[in-house]
Amino acid sequence: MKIESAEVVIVRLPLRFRFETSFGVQTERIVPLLILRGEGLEGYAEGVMTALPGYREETLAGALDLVEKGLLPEVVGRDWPGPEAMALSLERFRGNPMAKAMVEMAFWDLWARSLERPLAELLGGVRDRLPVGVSLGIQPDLEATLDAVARHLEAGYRRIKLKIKPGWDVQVVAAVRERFPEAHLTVDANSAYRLADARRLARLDAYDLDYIEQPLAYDDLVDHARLATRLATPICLDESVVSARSARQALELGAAGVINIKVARVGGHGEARRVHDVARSFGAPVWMGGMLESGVGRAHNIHAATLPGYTLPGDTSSASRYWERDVVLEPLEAKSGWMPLPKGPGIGVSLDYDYLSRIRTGGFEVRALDAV
Ligand code: OSB
Ligand code: MG
Repeated sequence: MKIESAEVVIVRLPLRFRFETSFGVQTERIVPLLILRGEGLEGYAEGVMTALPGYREETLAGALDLVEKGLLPEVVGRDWPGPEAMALSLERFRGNPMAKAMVEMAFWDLWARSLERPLAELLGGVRDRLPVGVSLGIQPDLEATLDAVARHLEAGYRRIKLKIKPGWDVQVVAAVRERFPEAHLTVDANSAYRLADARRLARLDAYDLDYIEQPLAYDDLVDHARLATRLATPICLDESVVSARSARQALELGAAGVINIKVARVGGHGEARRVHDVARSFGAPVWMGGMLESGVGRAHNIHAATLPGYTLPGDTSSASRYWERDVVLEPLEAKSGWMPLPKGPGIGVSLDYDYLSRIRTGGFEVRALDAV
């Protein structure tokens, strides 16, 4: 399939909640949407990088510069036998998995639409709905935390993930566990601790957490392996897994027992599927993470999470939690803790171009001629 042209539309989407983590506060997302065009069809993806590198190293400006000057000129104007071949051509550029994921994911959507098949089917998905949990940011106080947990459990979410940081950890988890003895609870530290905090983290063993997500440095595996020997609670890695290779090494080292897969963090659907396959070969469960995606990234994530190894509830909660109005026309809403797979070819959602034109803050196009 030939990619005839590409357009990036950057939009600003205000979040309906203040999202606080150990690395900062988010109140909006600047979402770069990529549209690939060919054969009269369009394929969509979104970038999940942020203006400043608080989660991993990629930044919005750096990634979009690479997308415009490196990645799109490599793929636009060429006829591709499929998404894997296209992804291989991007491998000569080092790193930058989030930038590469934008291009790779949009092409998977375009490819699936050209075959008139849902993306999940092409990836090898085996289900049409997913169990979902919710990721709750750090709240102003304990009362607000208990309220938020209660509301989301009532809405049917199957697992509650609490963001923690030093000074906001054991006492919060203890209070939530006391109030909700049966709930599936997890915590996510987003790299806020050091190995020297092992004793404090081990106190969390008393609260029957499903796992502790990314306690140590974003680029570390070795200290996570050391920490794992001192905890009863499994470690789940998020930031530290950027490829199938780092997933294999994490599992071999014993740095993780569970993996949070984010399609955009690992460079796209091909690599996400390889991470999934590696984890399965180790008998390690995986679940689909989130980066506060708009409907475009959210639909991609839902399709990817239909693979058999995604046995734990993911972070792909209802779009209406995040946005007053989404950038796609189809609602992506969980019911009783189940998120249905959007129907139709590709990722099964379409852009709300009227709304995009109102919230657009920038963008650019790359055409076949520019690309030569
Ligand atoms: O660590 O999983 C994370 C959001 C942005 C960056 C990192 C993370 C998160 C979340 C929210 O936890 C997941 C979501 O609701 O999309
Ligand atoms: Mg995380």
